[in-house]
Amino acid sequence: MRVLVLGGDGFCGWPTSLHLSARGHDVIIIDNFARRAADLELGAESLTPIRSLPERVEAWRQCAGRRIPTLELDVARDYDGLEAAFRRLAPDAIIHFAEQRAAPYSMKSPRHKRYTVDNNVNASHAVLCAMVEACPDAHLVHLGTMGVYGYGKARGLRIPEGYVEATLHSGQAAARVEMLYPADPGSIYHMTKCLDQLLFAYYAKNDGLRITDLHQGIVWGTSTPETDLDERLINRFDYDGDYGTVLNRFLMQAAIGHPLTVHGVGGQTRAFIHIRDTVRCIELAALTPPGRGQRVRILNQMTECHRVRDLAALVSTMTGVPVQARDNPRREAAENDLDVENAGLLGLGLAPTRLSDGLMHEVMAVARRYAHRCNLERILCTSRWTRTPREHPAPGGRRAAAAE
Ligand code: USQ
Repeated sequence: MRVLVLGGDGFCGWPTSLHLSARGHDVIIIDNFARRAADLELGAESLTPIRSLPERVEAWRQCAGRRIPTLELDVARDYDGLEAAFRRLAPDAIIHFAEQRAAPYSMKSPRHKRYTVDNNVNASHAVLCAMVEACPDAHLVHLGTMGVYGYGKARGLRIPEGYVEATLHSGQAAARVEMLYPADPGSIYHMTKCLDQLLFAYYAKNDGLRITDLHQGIVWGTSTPETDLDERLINRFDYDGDYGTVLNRFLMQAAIGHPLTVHGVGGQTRAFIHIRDTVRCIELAALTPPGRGQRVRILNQMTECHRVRDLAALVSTMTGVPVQARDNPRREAAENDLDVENAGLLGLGLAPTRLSDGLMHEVMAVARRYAHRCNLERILCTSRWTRTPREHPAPGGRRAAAAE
């Protein structure tokens, strides 16, 4: 396949580009380096010393003998450039990571909220619009999120892969419909992924675009077999309160002896996937496009569910580093259960990597190696979901520990 990776310099985009290239696909990276700009803005660089994109692709050429051309372009703002690139490069598949992906970052201020909506919605819409004009047969693979489903409702129901059957009642009449699972985002960032879903549904229906939306869980780990080949290929490791995701944060905190930062009572249950599985899932999805005119294919890209306090206890037992409950800066249910259908990707051949496979030690070893690069002041989450968190009960009918 000829594959364009939009956002190919980021945490998921870079290892995905290498994996696809290693598997023999012709990969081209498009990126505007917004993620590197956020590092500077936040004063917290990747814990691992990532190289510039030109250095990265040159290292890959030396290690693997394969070229990855790159193009600097702002997908959300340079529509003409994007359409011209699609026309010139004639991709079979477009992998779309070109969105602001951190929930805490999206909640920092009005500027961050508006940037996240403007960037993410415009980027997705520009991709769809340009595909209609320039490459209507290409397959769009979008990185969505498990967070579109929310964590409060429908207790006891296994979260399906995107769609539910429902009976709508209006007056005396009732109708059976198939619809997207009702969206219930927990942050401005997650809300943009809900908006993306409607854009995708419309363009699949109206223009027959072939689209797969991968509803991914929380990614943990940092390296893949390809990023391990040479230090210049190293992937990002985000540990800060904005971009660091929970398990990687706990592993990094343990590596430097920082108490593990559980938000509230840690009853939040979330879906997880290792970065090695992320890159495999993307190839599996890209190779199996839906037909033109079919509905958007939605796959839940996750391998296991865990409760935050159980993960903290696991890391604490492994390392002896204590857990320290913190006021929860988010507005989220203090406790939730989660059961997720993921038959789609398993059926395509995904063999899940589990927490028990020993890779947590590998993540901690990476964190220890680069611990000297950590900015200790950027570990705690400083974004708050509401101006007066103590005055609001948490959603889901339970009060967050912070409010008790
Ligand atoms: N949490 C803690 N302590 C911490 C950090 C987080 O208890 O130090 C808690 C949060 O309050 C939350 C849970 O851990 O309840 C997950 O937080 P997270 O930052 O690991 O994940 P999230 O904000 O949901 O976002 C991440 C990625 C996002 C992706 C999403 C998948 O940044 O791009 O879409 O995971 S999912 O969560 O399944 O929607």
